[in-house]
Amino acid sequence: MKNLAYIFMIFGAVFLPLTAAADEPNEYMVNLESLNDSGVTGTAWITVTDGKYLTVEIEATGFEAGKLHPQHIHGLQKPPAKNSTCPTPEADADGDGIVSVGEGLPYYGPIILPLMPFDLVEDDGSLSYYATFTIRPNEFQPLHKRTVVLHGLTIDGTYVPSTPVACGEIFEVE
Ligand SMILES: [Cu+2]
Repeated sequence: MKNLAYIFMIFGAVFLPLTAAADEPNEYMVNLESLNDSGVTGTAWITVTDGKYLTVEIEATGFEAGKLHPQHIHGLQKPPAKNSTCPTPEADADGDGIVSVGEGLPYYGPIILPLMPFDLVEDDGSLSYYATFTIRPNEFQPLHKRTVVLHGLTIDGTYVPSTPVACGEIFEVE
């Protein structure tokens, strides 16, 4: 027992600082810009801690109030992971003036993580979201090749929950 304690003292002293460095959380950010003239803009922050906890925070405004706005991390499937981007107006393949969720797919790819729960947006059209997911090691990586997409828009008097209203590419914060 004495020997074990001695060994721990030596190796603990050597390895603890290294472990601390390796466990530095990875920080990412997203500038969410409007799609489909929704007026929705915002910022998202993503943190991966110990490689197994993914925390997402979103602050956004300009939503239609009292509606449920689905929000996801989207990505183009690997291997190798292509860079997922936000649709341009040219994505409107049928020319109806709206980039539908399907028309945006070639740009941002399928949903890889639904950011649940989808809360009702406040009366002032703002949304504050915070959640932590337990993930498998390296799940959803490379995050810097993913996007965050927010959805839900009334078109011709009908609320379409899937229509993208804001999008942003995830980038790593140094
Ligand atoms: Cu989505």
